[in-house]
Amino acid sequence: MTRAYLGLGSNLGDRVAHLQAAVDGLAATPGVTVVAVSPVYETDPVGGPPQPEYLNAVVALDTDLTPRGLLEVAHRLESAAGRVRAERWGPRTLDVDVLLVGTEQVDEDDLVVPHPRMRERAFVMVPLGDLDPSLAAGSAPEAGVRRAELELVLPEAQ
Ligand code: GSY
Repeated sequence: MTRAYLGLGSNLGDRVAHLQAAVDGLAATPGVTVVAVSPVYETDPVGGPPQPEYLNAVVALDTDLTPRGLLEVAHRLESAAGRVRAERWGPRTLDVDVLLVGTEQVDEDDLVVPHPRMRERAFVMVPLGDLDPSLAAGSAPEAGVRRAELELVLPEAQ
């Protein structure tokens, strides 16, 4: 079993429902046990065209899936949320990023782990630091990231 961290983001539609559906979908995935879900943050969009604010969170899980297996799960969850890949960096119903998978390192065209831009993204590092402060030591300033008054539910029966 490996401890992995996935980043969740949504800025279209019912944002909290999309994030919760991702958590539920992960909990229902064979080979995945959701260990913890960070607080939810409302965050200023980074990059791309003018677009609505995001909700972001990070999920910790124990898994025997490979990084590529986790990427496939991420894509399945994004499709289930009705995500349409229209514009790079554009608004989306659900984004699921593979951030860390134990100490594994992957450098392929469509998958780089650890996530290559995570350390410069406060919308990732703040919730990641809530789950494990040692993973976020010395990372980006927290500008543009505000704690939201809502919580995601960690499903009990996995
Ligand atoms: O990379 C994830 C999608 N994304 C986000 C995001 O999740 N949050 C914020 N605040 N900005 C973003 N820009 C992109 S692209």
